[in-house]
Amino acid sequence: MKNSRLFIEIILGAAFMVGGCTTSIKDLQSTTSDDILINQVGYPTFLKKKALIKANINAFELKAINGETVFRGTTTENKYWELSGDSVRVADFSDFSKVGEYVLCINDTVCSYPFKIGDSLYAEMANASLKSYYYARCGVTIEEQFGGKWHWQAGHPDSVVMVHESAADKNRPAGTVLSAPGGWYDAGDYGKYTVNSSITTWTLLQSLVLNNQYHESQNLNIPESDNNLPDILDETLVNLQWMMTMQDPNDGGVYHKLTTKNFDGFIMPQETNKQRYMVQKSISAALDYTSTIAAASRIIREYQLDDLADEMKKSAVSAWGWAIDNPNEFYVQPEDITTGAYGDTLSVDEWFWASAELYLLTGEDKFKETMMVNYQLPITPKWDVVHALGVISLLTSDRRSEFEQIETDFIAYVDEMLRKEDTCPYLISMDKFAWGSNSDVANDGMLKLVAYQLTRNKKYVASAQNDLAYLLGRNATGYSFVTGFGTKTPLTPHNRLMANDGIKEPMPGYIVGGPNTIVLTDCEAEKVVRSKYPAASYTDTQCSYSTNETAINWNAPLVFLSSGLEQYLENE
Ligand SMILES: [Ca+2]
Ligand SMILES: [Ca+2]
Repeated sequence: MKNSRLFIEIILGAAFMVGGCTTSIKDLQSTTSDDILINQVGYPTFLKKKALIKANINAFELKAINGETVFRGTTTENKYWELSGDSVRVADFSDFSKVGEYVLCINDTVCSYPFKIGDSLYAEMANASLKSYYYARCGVTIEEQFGGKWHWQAGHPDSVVMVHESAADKNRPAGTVLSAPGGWYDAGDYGKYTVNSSITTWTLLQSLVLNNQYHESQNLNIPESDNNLPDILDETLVNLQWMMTMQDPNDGGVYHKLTTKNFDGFIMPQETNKQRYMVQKSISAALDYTSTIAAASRIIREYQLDDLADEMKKSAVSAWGWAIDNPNEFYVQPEDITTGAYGDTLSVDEWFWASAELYLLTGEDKFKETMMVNYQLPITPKWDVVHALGVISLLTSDRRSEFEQIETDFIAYVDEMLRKEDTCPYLISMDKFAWGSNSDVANDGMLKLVAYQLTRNKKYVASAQNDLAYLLGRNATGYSFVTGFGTKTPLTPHNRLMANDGIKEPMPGYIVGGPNTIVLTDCEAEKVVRSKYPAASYTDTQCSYSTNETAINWNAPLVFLSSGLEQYLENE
């Protein structure tokens, strides 16, 4: 059965390639709501409003919720996308701007999920995506007062963490007990990883800086909401304080991760008492730590946190010193450890990012020299490819004028993304689907909003809005990939808290990893068959760690993108 299905798919796939664009389009009789792809949260009144339709139909209507037709339009021609294996038409209703709730219909019976046209449509999601970090706090009882129906007892106090053999040295032999409480759980598991924490924490700090007006007015209902700091800074400090416990004060080195030897089962935090370990000091951890702590030191000074900023400055310089002495200490997963590796053997980008942040922090020429030696053209960042983070820090700092060529390179990269979007049937810039593809789309959107901040050219905002529309349902799966936002949203992400907290709905505001075909076997036991087309290969099944997990580094660019768009919309 499985083989014959595969055979049919191969034949159909070949037909698409040979027969051109029209063979993959559905006839009207078999279409459903899932074939009308919309931004399920909604469209701001004065930005472009487009839906995608997977059917051979020339006309569409917009109907108010009471059934009244308010707008009629025609669709574009079919466009085939080799990454999704299907063809779509664009239904453009940008000319209609009346605030309200609507459906888009292609005949009397087939209509989309409901969506809104209005302003401030993304504020609730911007807040929820940031609130996800409160739920991710490690070693903290999540109170009903703050968590609502999602609340639980603290686990993982991390007051008795053992130095693993891989991290042992003369000052701290194997078995030495350290305390490293707090921070955030990383993803669907309960580990804490320095590398992934770094890009996440930096992205939230950068959102505080660039989307400042939005964040200054935000109230997340977290325990620190009544103090005088923006809640995004309070939340980020939770992880920064933990990160600083990952540094060995004896030599400045930074442990790569704090985890059990093997993943905890699918249980709540208080149900486990497995021993946790500090595992190996690594060059990636040292350089990412340097970058993030240096950026934090610079940024928190604006909030009169001078003592902590001083401490962070010393700490970042000391981690840099360790990196200089240990440039080849790449992370190697020890044989008795099976939690996430976050291994990375290309560190030119980490050297660039760390030296850029230290240059901005100290103004010392030696850091600028190291930075320029390690410079390469920026690309969309991810946890192991971080040079664009340094570029953004430089270009949004008061030293921007020293880096005209870097700015030219950065804008050229973003302009290239806009060109890709122009030719993509699904109106995004991405042309390959990696693990965590949704975060790549969100990070593309973040770069576009940075380009807008640098140039004030609104074409970048429109493009970033297209990225968010993709994430919220205008994609080949028809899912809004953010929990709780939209109609068809993930209900069973690969996340231990969501799976076991006794509440059916997942906590809102989490983006799942998204479609890709890198691991097609993660739900083999459940007999889930996924599309062989990467843009369509997603399943809302708990077992699908490769498409349906949540992670702090994936949510951070969603925070940036939704907060940045909301700030822009409030000011238009
Ligand atoms: Ca606060
Ligand atoms: Ca790297």
